[in-house]
Amino acid sequence: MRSLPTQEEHPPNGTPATSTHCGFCAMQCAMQLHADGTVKPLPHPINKGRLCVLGLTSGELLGHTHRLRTPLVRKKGQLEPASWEEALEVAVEGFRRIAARHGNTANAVYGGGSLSNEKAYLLGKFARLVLKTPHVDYNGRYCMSAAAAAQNLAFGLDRGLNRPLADLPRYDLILLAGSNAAETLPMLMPYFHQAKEGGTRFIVVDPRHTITANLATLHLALRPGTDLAVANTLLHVLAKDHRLNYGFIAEHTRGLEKALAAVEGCTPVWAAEISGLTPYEIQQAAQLLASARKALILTGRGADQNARGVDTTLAYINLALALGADFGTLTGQANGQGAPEMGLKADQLPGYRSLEDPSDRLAVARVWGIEPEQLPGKGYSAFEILQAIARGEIQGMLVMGANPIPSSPHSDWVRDALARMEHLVVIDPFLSETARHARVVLPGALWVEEDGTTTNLEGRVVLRRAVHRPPIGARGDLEILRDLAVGLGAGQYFRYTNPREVYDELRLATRGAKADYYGITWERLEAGEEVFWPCPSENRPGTPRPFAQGFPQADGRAHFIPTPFRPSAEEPDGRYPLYLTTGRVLYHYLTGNHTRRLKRLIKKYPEPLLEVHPETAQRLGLAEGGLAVVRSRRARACYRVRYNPKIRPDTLFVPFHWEGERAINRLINPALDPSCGMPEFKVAAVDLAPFTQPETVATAADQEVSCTTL
Ligand SMILES: Nc1nc2c(c(=O)[nH]1)N[C@H]1C(S)=C(S)[C@@H](COP(=O)(O)OP(=O)(O)OC[C@H]3O[C@@H](n4cnc5c(=O)[nH]c(N)nc54)[C@H](O)[C@@H]3O)O[C@H]1N2
Ligand SMILES: Nc1nc2c(c(=O)[nH]1)N[C@H]1C(S)=C(S)[C@@H](COP(=O)(O)OP(=O)(O)OC[C@H]3O[C@@H](n4cnc5c(=O)[nH]c(N)nc54)[C@H](O)[C@@H]3O)O[C@H]1N2
Ligand code: SF4
Ligand SMILES: [Mo]
Repeated sequence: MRSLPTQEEHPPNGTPATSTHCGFCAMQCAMQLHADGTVKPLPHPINKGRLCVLGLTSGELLGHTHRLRTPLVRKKGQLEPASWEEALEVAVEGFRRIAARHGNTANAVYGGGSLSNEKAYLLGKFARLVLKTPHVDYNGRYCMSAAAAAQNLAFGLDRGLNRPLADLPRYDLILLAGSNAAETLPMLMPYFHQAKEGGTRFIVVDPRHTITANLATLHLALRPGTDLAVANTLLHVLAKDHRLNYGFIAEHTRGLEKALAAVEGCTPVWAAEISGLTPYEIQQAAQLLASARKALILTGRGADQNARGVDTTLAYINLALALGADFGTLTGQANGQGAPEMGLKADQLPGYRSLEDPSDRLAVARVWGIEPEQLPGKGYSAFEILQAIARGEIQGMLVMGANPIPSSPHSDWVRDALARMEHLVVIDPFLSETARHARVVLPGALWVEEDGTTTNLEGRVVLRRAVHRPPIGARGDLEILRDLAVGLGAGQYFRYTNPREVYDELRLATRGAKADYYGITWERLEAGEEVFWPCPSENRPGTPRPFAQGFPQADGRAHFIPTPFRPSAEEPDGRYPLYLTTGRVLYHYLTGNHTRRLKRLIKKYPEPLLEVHPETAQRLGLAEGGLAVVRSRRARACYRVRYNPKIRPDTLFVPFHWEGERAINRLINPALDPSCGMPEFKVAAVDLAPFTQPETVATAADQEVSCTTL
């Protein structure tokens, strides 16, 4: 099917317009972007002529006055403007010096899921081939790592929502656990609304009754971090009542007995105690699930961003498998699906190839023109890299497409570690908090300043066309990586003149692998063809539903994995009596380095708001619109209060889109899921009090918190 006009068009107002895709979330809506920043939606199969407020506003980023237009190099403690030659030389010299003194493993690379497939691929190649370090990971460790690990274990493949969006209205029940899609994947909502109009019932699991929860027949407002108890209990109840799909289980799965044994004691009364739901609500959910003809269970970050994220996702997968239902997880970042597939993850080579499989290593080494022995092994995951920096073991790091200070848990500690490290190099179009602590800042490109491909939440590959070149003084990311590689004596591996050449190489590197892009040629993408990976041949249509013919496990079956309950790393107590959970709002994106610069968005949502139930607020003497101090074991921070009668009275919600002292991650617990490295972003124990001192208060970590900037 051909869906996108791709030629440059010249509309009446005279500014050239390009058909491209949005730079923000994983929907990857199609848009027409004019060189002057005007945005118009396109009638593409993904978004059918609609865009959300982020997409519509994104054009303002082109030519923004805050844009970095010169490299910066730290001199006598200050970041000073420098020439490209000098900045590249300082960047190169630092990595070289560290490798010479402490070995290659003292350098690291930290990437991001906003990067195109080409940028992600080259960044992974840069780490392994130029810096020769195993330590390359990306911000998706904080995002998709738990769901990815769970899907790999259960299904043998991680492909987020393993089906096209157009399938959603076909289900008669959708359980949505920890996704506030109305604010985070807004263009998904028309599919849900269509489903609802056709009679689909929804169960929404979220400590808050969000706009998304308006869909719900049943809203389960559980305590943060307790999905594992609830999902385990639903499985137990349905098994006890003999409401499982025994035909599907026998034909397509393995291991039900062990999974059932692990949920043996999980009665509704037990789960109610843990989750704060009533036993009746849990029974109601079980009833709805049991009566569905075909159900779909979908998870978002609310369910999996905790130190039991893999088990929690597996518990939802077990439930789906036991019912013969489908399961999917909602990817978040623009290229949250593609970036790890391109080898930006500590344990993966391009194509989802394994760093520990000799034939996978050989396949990539051949494409790169090296011996497999030259490829490093598995490295540290994102937060482990930060821990290694704090220990002094890693002293040089290249960051591209991430802002790890405000996005990481216990972020004061992370900031101190990064500020102390010897050699931090950041490539970013805007000065982020992380860049402010760097030794070298290189002004990189926005999403529409280089052609590139991304893979959206469905596993569909799209071509994001460049609208124009980076502004004078900034450079394309691919060009910067090439220049660094040349400086480090590895230019022969980076002889690309345009993104298409990188794409053609990554097609080869993924050929025959799980995430096979070989058949998805640039021409097919240019022609607007709808292609989903894996696609091994140019003559094949791609794979919209990878599990339609069975599961890609050796035995062709999906595996139940036992998920015994474990509590959160930190539970409320007398000193810290409330839950803190974190997430997103419609008007801002991740650490806000783009959206906090857009006037129209700032006008709508100027500062982080602390959502608190009015009863809790009044009990503590907090007025709506007044200032409050939230304190955890790690830090305290000050926010303006927003009454939300639809949040649990024992839970606070703060968005994480701000940097500096307003970064909520200063309070977040750095407990990690032991099997994937996902931090406990959704559960911390805190206390809450009115802000009384007008100027500043000392934090637990002796940081200054000032509310005067609010
Ligand atoms: N506007 C906007 N859109 C975005 C982004 C953005 O920053 N801004 N980010 C993109 C990215 S990278 C991602 S990963 C996605 C994330 O998209 P979502 O997963 O929808 O995002 P969150 O707001 O983090 O979390 C969703 C919900 O989980 C709830 N929640 C909190 N704790 C729990 C819990 O323990 N259990 C359950 N079941 N729910 C809980 C929160 O109240 C919240 O409503 O959004 C993408 N889209
Ligand atoms: N408390 C809490 N913390 C969270 C979460 C949460 O729900 N709660 N969610 C987590 C999740 S799901 C995610 S995905 C992470 C995100 O965490 P981060 O990735 O660390 O944060 P971003 O804001 O995405 O940072 C991206 C940076 O890359 C730059 N950038 C964007 N595109 C490009 C590009 O093409 N080239 C270059 N050179 N630079 C680019 C942007 O300007 C920005 O500075 O945060 C995680 N942290
Ligand atoms: S839904 Fe996502 S991809 Fe679509 S316009 Fe909004 S932010 Fe962009
Ligand atoms: Mo994410």
